[in-house]
Amino acid sequence: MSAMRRAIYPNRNFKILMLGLDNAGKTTVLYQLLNGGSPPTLPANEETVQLTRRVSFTIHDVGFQQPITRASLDNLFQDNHCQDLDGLIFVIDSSDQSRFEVAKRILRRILSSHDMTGVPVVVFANKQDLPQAVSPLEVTNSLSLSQVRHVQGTSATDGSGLTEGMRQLRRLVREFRQ
Ligand SMILES: Nc1nc2c(ncn2[C@@H]2O[C@H](COP(=O)(O)OP(=O)(O)O)[C@@H](O)[C@H]2O)c(=O)[nH]1
Ligand SMILES: [Mg+2]
Repeated sequence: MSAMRRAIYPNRNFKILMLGLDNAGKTTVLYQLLNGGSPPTLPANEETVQLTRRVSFTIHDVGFQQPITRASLDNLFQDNHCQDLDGLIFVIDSSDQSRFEVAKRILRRILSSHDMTGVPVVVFANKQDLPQAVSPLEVTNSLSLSQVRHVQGTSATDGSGLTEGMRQLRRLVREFRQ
């Protein structure tokens, strides 16, 4: 088994939700995790896949309608795939600081308006390969949310950071579920 497969292979069923603004890199992350497959050409703002036998993985764009409404978030969380979450991954385009504030507002709203108590949140500070990307530390500072337990620098296009990010998430989910 590859390191990436091991990192995402738990010993019980996990439900992971991955959110982020459109263009953050979520679809690219997903297809890297699915053994480096290429993303479908048609963009979808919601996808659910069985990442491994035990990991169901839903990804969803948030914030494509401005402002994001309480109702649209409620709809998302009523979706079967988003109930009883084990973990949340929030993906940020580290090269687009102009959208940090919106991303932060949305993440804060998600964490406060749903039953996310204790659910571990890992942020992927994505697109670290781009010269204009800010560092994971800067992303951490600009989010300043205590429920964010780990900020992982990633590059979804070359896959770097994804194995470590999934390993950290798995560790936090285990802690949470103990
Ligand atoms: N340079 C770079 N581009 C990326 C990275 N991740 C995603 N992209 C590109 O960003 C665009 C949006 O990615 P996508 O996965 O569709 O974002 P989504 O809307 O969050 O699903 C695509 O052109 C990707 O190739 C990354 O880590 N580095
Ligand atoms: Mg997408």
